[in-house]
Order: sequence, then structure tokens, then C-alpha cells
Amino acid sequence: MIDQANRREKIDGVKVGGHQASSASMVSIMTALYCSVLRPEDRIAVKPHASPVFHALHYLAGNQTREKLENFRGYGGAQSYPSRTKDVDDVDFSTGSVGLGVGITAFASIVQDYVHSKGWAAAGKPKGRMIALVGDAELDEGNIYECLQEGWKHDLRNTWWVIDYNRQSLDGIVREGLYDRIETVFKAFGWEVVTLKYGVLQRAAFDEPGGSELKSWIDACPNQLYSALIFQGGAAWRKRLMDEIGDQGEVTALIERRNDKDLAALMENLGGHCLQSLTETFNGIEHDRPTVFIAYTVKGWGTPLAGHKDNHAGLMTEAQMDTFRKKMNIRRGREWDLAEGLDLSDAELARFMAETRFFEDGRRRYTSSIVTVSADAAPTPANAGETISTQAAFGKVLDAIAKTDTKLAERIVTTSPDVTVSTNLGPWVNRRQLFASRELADTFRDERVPSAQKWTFTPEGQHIELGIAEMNLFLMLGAMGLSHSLFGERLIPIGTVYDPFVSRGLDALNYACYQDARFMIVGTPSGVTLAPEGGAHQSIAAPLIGMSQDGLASFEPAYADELAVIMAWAFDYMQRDGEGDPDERTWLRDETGGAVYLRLSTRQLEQPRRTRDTAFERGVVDGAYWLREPGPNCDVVIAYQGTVANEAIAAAGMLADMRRDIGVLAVTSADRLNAGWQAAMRARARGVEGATGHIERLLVPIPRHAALVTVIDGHPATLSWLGGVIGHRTHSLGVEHFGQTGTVADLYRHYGLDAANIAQVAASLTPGRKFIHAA
Ligand SMILES: Cc1ncc(C[n+]2csc(CCOP(=O)(O)OP(=O)(O)O)c2C)c(N)n1
Ligand SMILES: [Mg+2]
Repeated sequence: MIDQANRREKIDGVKVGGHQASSASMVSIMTALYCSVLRPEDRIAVKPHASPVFHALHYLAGNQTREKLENFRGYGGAQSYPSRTKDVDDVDFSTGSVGLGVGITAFASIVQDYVHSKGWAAAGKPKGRMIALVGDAELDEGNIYECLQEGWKHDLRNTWWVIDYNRQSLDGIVREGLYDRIETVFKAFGWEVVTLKYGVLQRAAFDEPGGSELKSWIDACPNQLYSALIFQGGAAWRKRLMDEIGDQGEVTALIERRNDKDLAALMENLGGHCLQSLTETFNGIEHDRPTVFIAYTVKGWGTPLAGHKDNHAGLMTEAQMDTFRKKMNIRRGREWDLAEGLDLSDAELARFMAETRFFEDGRRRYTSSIVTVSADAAPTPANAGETISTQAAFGKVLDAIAKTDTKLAERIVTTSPDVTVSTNLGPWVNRRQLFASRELADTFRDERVPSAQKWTFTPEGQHIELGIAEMNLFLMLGAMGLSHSLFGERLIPIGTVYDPFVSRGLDALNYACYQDARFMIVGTPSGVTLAPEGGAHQSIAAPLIGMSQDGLASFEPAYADELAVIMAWAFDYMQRDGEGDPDERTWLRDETGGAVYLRLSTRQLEQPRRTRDTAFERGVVDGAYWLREPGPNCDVVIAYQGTVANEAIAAAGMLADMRRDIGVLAVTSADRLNAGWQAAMRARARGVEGATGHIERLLVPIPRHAALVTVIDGHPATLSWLGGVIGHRTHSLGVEHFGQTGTVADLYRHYGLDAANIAQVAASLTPGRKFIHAA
């Protein structure tokens, strides 16, 4: 597959690549698992660089097409790294960014325990094992250890990590003694450690006279040397072994009983390449404790690349491929024939694959019915004139839902990395309790110590409390957000995080979105508005992250009624799975659904007096509405997103008698406005006349001479593109540098987000009287 891909095209000067050595390293482990050990309920994350092996096994089972294999790494072909969303062959977890595929299996197992504990239909099905096939260098990724610790807290079960211990990474050979570290770490977190070091040939040889000397030599051999000898082959093995232990009589005879080829085969017969050892070991596990298998392997096993330290991206030459083909009994031109190279007929092979337990049930993608979200699912949590922050409003919306016995309330599950209380999830958790597979009382409550938090852990609980590790948060949301597909039970997951620390889990967020997981992430508090907390807690880039992240619809409401509208919409949006044309009103592809990001604030704002009618709700969801409609002779529009609403409105007031017909545009989602505009432009370029994005419809009536001033507590580029929609002159205010500590007023003044500065900028952009800043 890889060879074909690299011969196919080198047209644009970019090599196609693929990982022959990494695949060869894993081929025996995967054969043992897929053809003997796995059951349909098991879920597997395959090491990214073993993607060709995965596709090949599914090809044998009839789940992958020859066309896609021939087009491996090509447009529309089998994917370079297994992809849930793009591959057709039943990928359970996408992989690619090393470490994340490993971590998500642990969280998927906790989610499996969660859905089995609720008395839903899933409880009637067998639990599967969540299995990661891991490259040994992946173990350098910190997220692995973060999730080991979290797993221990949650009594992790049914999780297997199989380490392809070839002692090679991309750049070289792993450190000597790594094995001991791995074993110690895993045991410390309560894992079983199973080592697959010697294959049956080796074990038989160890029983021969002189065998124990050979075993001692193997055990003491440094990783680099073992790899180098494997690369050099039988003659080199013989010379080395004879030089080092050959004078010991019995061991000499042991070596001399074998020709070079057999000696090489013996030395390469590591546990991770011995089907018999692998199947016996895997099938022999009869408990559900988390287990790590350290399977000794050879990177490039069976190929001329075997063992060479530079083999990671190595590709066999045409001549090497020819030799390899002959060795494997593959006739030229018959490479894609299913039974080629085997001692089986096509029919016998087909029968074997059909009887293989893992493939028996066909594709294992489940669905789960949609949870209906009623129009009043999320009631507006504050009255006109009241002051409340969007973060507090979020807590109240959830609390109101928690009081109901709706399906929505049943399926919501919350999670947070030790910021549950400080992000306002407290009331929800008090009502719905924390999840644990076993009951755990709240000692403070039992001891009658008054506390606002009533924290009881029970299998019925609906909040999963995590330690402070944002990678874990996003991996957990990823696993929860795939529950309908993995376990047939839909969850509506909501996670909270301090907004700046979204960046801490960013690759796991991207990973969750790449797999099309469905969740709501709430980043709060946010921006410099959490003023006294200082620059290390203030998020600047978050709105741009929200805009640029595929699969994530981002919102930053200013008011409680907006938030309620967005949440009710989001609960439905998170469950959509449609296809088809974009909505002609907005040009957004809303029918496909996705995950949702809410950027919220702790700053209290006085709530406006208005009714929550359809037009208002539509504007909020589409991304913007006129808070103050501009008149026909408009000179200035002030567009804001989020909690700087107050300053925008005040600035408009200051300018009222200096500029005509000022408009104030409330932007609830720069992300959706931008996406709709881009899509409408693309449609027009394709000849769809009249395609119009929501923001175009809003800005078209504004006279061309008018100026736009945009304001956000975040990077100004979030809204600066508004000037490009029609061509209005634009000045964008926001935050570009790390913040200070201070009051909100101090910091807004520092960054020019205050009303006077907004007014001054607006006045300077337009002809007419200058604005004199009173301060
Ligand atoms: C997060 C991340 N960083 C870097 C890479 C690039 N990369 C791909 S494979 C690899 C090393 C793989 O070594 P190992 O896990 O031992 O697998 P092997 O190829 O030996 O089977 C690296 C650094 C990546 N895919 N993801
Ligand atoms: Mg390796």
C-alpha cells in the first residue's frame, strides 16, 4: 500500500510517505488482536503510523475497498492516520497526534461505566475493552501520565494499552532502562504490567543446553546494539554471539545448530512478533483491571529496514521491494489479491475472516435517539433591570434544567478540571450529584459542617469531577461526545474551564472536534475583565481559537437572555447529524451540527428590557442583531462582542449629538457571522446569485461613508474583518498585550476599551466635531 502510494505520485514535489517500518513493527500484534482476541464491543485506538495495517485488516474482512487502498494518502483514499470521520472502515478513535489516541481510551472506559450505571439500554450489553495500540515513544507525551492519575481516581477498568516496544522513536533509539520506568509508573497507578519479551522459538531455545546463557546475553544487550544486529542479519548475529558467549561449549553448539537464516529468525522472535505468544497472553487475561502489555518488537520487522535507527520514514527501494515480495510469495501484479502469499484459497480465507469474532457484527457505529429540546428548555435566568454576569446566568440555566425531569436533564453530564464551583456548576452538581462507580459519602455533610457544596459520589451522579488537567478535560469531552456512536447512549456533555486554559488543552480540543465529538465547552471567566486576577489568567487569543477551530461553533453573549437562547439552540445543535445544503438565510451548515464553545464573563451587567421574540432569537443564534438600529444617515456603527456591551452603548450615547444615526451592533458570535459570510461569498463565486450572509444583510444598508468601530475584550482581529464585508473604514479595539492587575475600569482604560476611547476613535474616523475626552 505504501510502496504503491509512493510510486503513484510525486507530481508536486511533496513526497507521499507512509511508515513501512512502524507498520511492520505492529503487524503481528494487530493480527493477533483483530483475528483472534477482539470482540465487537471492544474499541481500539490504533497507533497513527500503523494505519496501513489497520486498513489492510479491514480490507481482508471486506470493510475496505481496493480503490481506497490503492489511493492510500491520496485524495479520497484511505487515510494516512485512521480517521473516524473520513475512513470507511469502522475506525473507533482517530489518531495522529501521538498520545491523544492513547489517553482517550481511558476516558471512553469511564464513559462506558457511566452509561452502564444509569439503567439505560446499554446496561444490557457486554462492556467492551478500550484498547490503545501505542508506540513506545508516545509514552513521552505528558497527557499519558495525566490520564493515568485520573484513571486511578476513577477506578479505571476495561482498559488495555499495548505498547509496541520497538525501542525506536522518529529520531533514534529510546533510552536504555526505559522498560523499568514504564513498569514502575504503571504499577504505581494500579495497572497490571504484562511483558511479552520472548517468542516461542526463543523460549524453546532457552530450554536447550546453553539456553540460559543466550537468555542472559539477550537481556543484557543494549537496545542500540540489538537493533543494529537485527539490521545486519544472521551472519552478524553469529559473529557477535560467538565473540561474546561462543566459548561456553553448550551455547556454541546451540548457535551452530542454526544456519544464518534460522539464527536471525530466532533472534528476531520477540514476544511482539510471535502470534502464539500474543494470542495466548491476550486471551489469558480474565480480569477487568487496566493492563499494559509491553510487547517487544522490531521496527521494520521482516523488511530490509528492520532495526535501522533511521528507518522511521524509510521506504524500501524498488529492488528491496522485489526481494520482499518474493520472500512473502507475492506475485507481481497480484498484490491486492486477498489470499496471495498464503496457503489458503480465497474461500478459506473469506470463511476465516467471516468467523472472526470481531468482524462478525459488521460495522459497529451506533446511533441514539435525539433528545428533544423544548423551546423553553433554557429559561431566561434574569429579569430586565437585574444585574447578572453571563457566568452566573449559565449556572442558573443549568440549575433550572436540573430541577426538571426532562430527558434533557437526564442526558446532560457535566465535567470540570477542579473549577466546578468557580465556574458556577455548583448548583447543578448539588442537585444532580457526582458520578462514581461506587457510593462515596460527603463527610462534611455527615458531620454537619455547613457548606454550600453538597458533594455525594454515586453511580447515579451526573458530574464527573476531574483534577486540574485541561488535556484530560478535552479528552473526556471527546469521549463523552462520542457516547451515542460508541455505546449507543446519547450524552449532552458540558465542560467548564477558565478561558485562558482552553489553550492548555488545545490539541485535545482539536482532537475531539476532528472526531466530530459533540459537547459544550464553557470558557469562563475570560479576558482582561477578570481584572484583579492579572495577566496569567486573562485570555486574549480565545475568540480567535473559537473562530478558527473547525467543528466548534463559538459564542460570546453579553446578556442572560442571549445566553439562554444560545444554550437552548446548542442542546439541539449538538445532536444534529444531517447533510445537505447550507441554510439559505445564513449560509451556515447548521444541519450538520457540531460542538459549541461559550466564552463567558464574571462581570455583572444590567439586563436590557426587551422581549425574547423570534427575530431576536434568530439574530442571537445567527451571530448578531441591532441593539440600536442605525438610521438612514448613519455615520458610525459600534460593533461589540461580549461584556464590553456597556462601553459600546455608553460610547454611542456620548456621540449622540455629534454624529448622525449611530448604530450599535451586538455581536454574539463573530465565528458564525464570519463563517456565513465566507460561505455566501463562495456560493456567489460559484454563481449562486443572491447568496447573502447574515452580516452582509446587516451592513448593506449602512452608508459607505460611515465608519465601523469594533470592540472586544479579546484580540481585535476577531472583529476587524467586519470592515472587509462591504468596505467600511474600520478601527478595531481589543487586547493585544498581556494584562495588568487592576479594576475593570483601570484595564479598560489601559487598553482603550472604555466608552470615552470608543467615542473618540469613532469621532476621529468620521467628519464632524472632535470628541473631547472629559478625563
Ligand atoms: C503530537 C505529535 N508530535 C509529533 C509527532 C511526529 N511523530 C510521529 S511518529 C513519532 C515517533 C513515533 O515513535 P513511536 O511512538 O515509538 O512509534 P514507532 O514509529 O516506533 O512505531 C513522532 C515524533 C506526532 N505525530 N504527534
Ligand atoms: Mg517506537
